Amino acid sequence: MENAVKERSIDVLLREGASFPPPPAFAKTARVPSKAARAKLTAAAAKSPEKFWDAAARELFWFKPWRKTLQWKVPHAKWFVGGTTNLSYNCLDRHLDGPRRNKAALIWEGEPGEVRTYTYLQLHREVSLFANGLKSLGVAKGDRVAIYMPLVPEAVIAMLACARVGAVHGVVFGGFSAEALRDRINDSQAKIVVTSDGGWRKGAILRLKDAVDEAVKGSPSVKAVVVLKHAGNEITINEGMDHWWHRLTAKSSPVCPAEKLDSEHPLFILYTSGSTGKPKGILHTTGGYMTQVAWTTKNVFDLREEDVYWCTADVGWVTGHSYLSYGPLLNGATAFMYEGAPLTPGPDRFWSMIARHKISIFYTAPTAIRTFMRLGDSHPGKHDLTSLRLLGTVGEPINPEAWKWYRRTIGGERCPIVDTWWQTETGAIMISPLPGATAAKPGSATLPLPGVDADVVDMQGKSVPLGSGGYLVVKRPWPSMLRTIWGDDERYKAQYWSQIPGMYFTGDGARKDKDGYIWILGRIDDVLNVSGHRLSTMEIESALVGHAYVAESAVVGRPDEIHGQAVCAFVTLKGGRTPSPELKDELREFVAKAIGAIARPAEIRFTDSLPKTRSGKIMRRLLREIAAGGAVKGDVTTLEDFGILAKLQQDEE
Ligand code: 7RM
Repeated sequence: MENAVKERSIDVLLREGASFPPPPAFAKTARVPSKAARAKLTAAAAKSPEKFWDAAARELFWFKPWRKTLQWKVPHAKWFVGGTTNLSYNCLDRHLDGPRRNKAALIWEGEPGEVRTYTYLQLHREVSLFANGLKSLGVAKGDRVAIYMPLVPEAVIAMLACARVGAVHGVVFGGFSAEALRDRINDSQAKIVVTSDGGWRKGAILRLKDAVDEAVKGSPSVKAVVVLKHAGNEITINEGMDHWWHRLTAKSSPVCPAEKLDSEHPLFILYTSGSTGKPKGILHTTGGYMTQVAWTTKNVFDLREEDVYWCTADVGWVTGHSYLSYGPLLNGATAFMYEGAPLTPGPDRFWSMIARHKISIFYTAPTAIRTFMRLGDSHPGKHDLTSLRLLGTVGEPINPEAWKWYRRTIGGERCPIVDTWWQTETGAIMISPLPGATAAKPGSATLPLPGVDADVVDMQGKSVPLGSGGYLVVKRPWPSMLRTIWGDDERYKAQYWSQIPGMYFTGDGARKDKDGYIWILGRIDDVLNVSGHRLSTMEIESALVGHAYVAESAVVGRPDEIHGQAVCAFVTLKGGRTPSPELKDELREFVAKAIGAIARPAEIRFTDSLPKTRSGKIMRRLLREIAAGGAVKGDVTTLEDFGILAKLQQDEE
C-alpha cells in the first residue's frame, strides 16, 4: 500500500510566527468581509453542507435541475444527481447576453513578446469551431482526447471544446517525454491527440510534434492528430493521421450547441505520479467540479469584474485546469496567461508583465517565489506593481521567510496573501484564508473553507487536540472530489479510503495550532524518523532557508543503523556564496539551534539545483535514493530536468 500510515504522532517542533490580519481597506469591500462572516458561513455549511453546495450550484446554468444534491456510498459520491449541464456553456455562452460579451476573457503573451486577446464572444466562436472540428474527426461523447500543448490560448480552447461535446480531455504537460505521453495516451485509450508544432521555452523551441510522432507509434488507440501552427518550426506531416488546426477549423461551422451532459459525466483525466508505481489517472466529472471551482475562484481570490487575474500554472497541472482555465471563465473574469520561461529574456519578465497588463491578482508557487527572492529586490523594484491587490500561493508549504518577502517586495505590504491547500484529487481549493476575513500566518494554509470537512486526525480517525499533529483527512464528500482512478477503482479505494476508516486520506501530515489553523507538514512519505522522533522534512528545510546564505534546501532521511534514519540535507546557496566544510558545520548547528539537536543534519550536501517537477515539487524520492547511495529507480517522467540526476550523483564522487 502506498503512503502506509504509521501509528505515531508527529512531533511538533515548528514555532508559530506572526499573524497578519486582512488589510482593512481590502476587507471593507471583500465578498466575505470579516472573521465573523466567515464563521457564520462555515457554521451554516457545517450544519447542512448539501444546502450550502446547492446554493453554489444554483449560481450556475443547468439545462435540467438535479433531483438530489448528494448520493454517497463510501467511497463513491454523485453530486447534483439527475441534473444536466455543460461546463463550456457555463464558461462562455452564459456570459454572451450581458456586458461581458465583449470583455476580454483571455489575454495571452508569448515568450517572444506577441500579445493576443480573446473576448468572450471571440473565445466562444473559436471553441465552437474547434468542437465541430473534433466532431468531424469522429469524436463523440465520452471519447478521450489527449492535449499536449504549450501554454497557448488554443490549449484552453481545446479543453473547452472537449467539455462542449462531452469528450474527456487528458492534458499532458508539454515538457513530458514521448514515453510519458505514450503511457498516458495508452492508459486513457485516447482517440485524438491535439498538439502544436512547437512551443517557446528559454528562447528555444520545444519540439512537441516530434514527441507526438514518437508516442503515437506505440499508441494504437490514436486515430488522428491535430497540429496547431504556433512556433513555425519544420515538422513531419503524416498523411491520413495529421490535421492542421487552421485547416480543420476553416471548414467548420461556428455553430455548436453545448451538449446537455449529466452532472456526473466525465470531464477530464489528469495523471499524477504516485510515490511508487505507474501514474494515476485522476478522474473528475462535470457538475460538482464546476460548482466548487466556481465558488472557490470567486471567494478565495475575491474576484471582481475589473480584475486582471494571473495564475502562472501550466495547463498540464491541475492548477492550470481549475484556476487558469475554468475558474476565471466560470466567473466571467479576465485571465492573463504567459507561455514562456519566467526568467526570459531577463529576471524581471514577470514584473514587467504585471506592470504592462496591470495584473491585479497573482497566483504562483513557492518555488517561483524563492527563485525570485534569490535574485534580489532590484528586478521587481524596476516596475510599477501597484496594480496588484491580492497574492496567492499553491503547491507546497511556503517557508515564512519567502512568504514575508512576497508580501513586502511584491505585495508592497498592501496585498493579502492566500496560501491555498488542495490536490489534483480534490479538484478545487479546500483549505485557505478568505482574504477579507482570515488573519494569515506565514506558512499556514489556515482553515478549511466552508462546506469542506477537513481535519487533522490520528490513525483511528480521531480528531487531534489543538496544538498536535497527525494526518490530514477529509471526512465528508465534497463536490469537486475525484471520482476514481481511471481504470483502477481498487487502487482508488486502497489509496484514498482504506488507510483511515471511512475518511479520505490526503497523504499529507499536518498539525493544528492553538487557533485551529492547519499547518501542512508535507507528504507523510516525507516524514523522517530519527531515534523514534517524527520530524517533518519541511520544518528542517524551513530552518535551513532561514540562514542568510541558503537559497533552497531539500531534506530526506537516509538509513542509519543506530538512529533508524539520519537527516540528510541537500542545499543550494545564494548567488556569490561558496560551499565550504565550515559552512556545513555552521548550517548543522543552525538547524540544531532553530529546532533542536535531534534535527541536526548528519550530512549536508551542496548542489547547484534540486530535482523538481514542473509544478515545483521537490522529488524527494529521488533524493532519498541518492542519499542512500543507491541508483534511482521508479518513475521519473515528471522530473523537469533530467540532467540534475547525473549531476547530483556525480557530486558525491
Ligand atoms: C494543487 C496541487 C498536492 C500536494 C498536497 C501537498 C502539496 C499543495 C499546498 C501544499 C502546503 C499548500 N496539486 N501542497 N498546496 N502544501 N501548502 N498551500 O499542488 O496534486 O500537484 O499536489 O501538494 O502535499 O498534497 S498536486
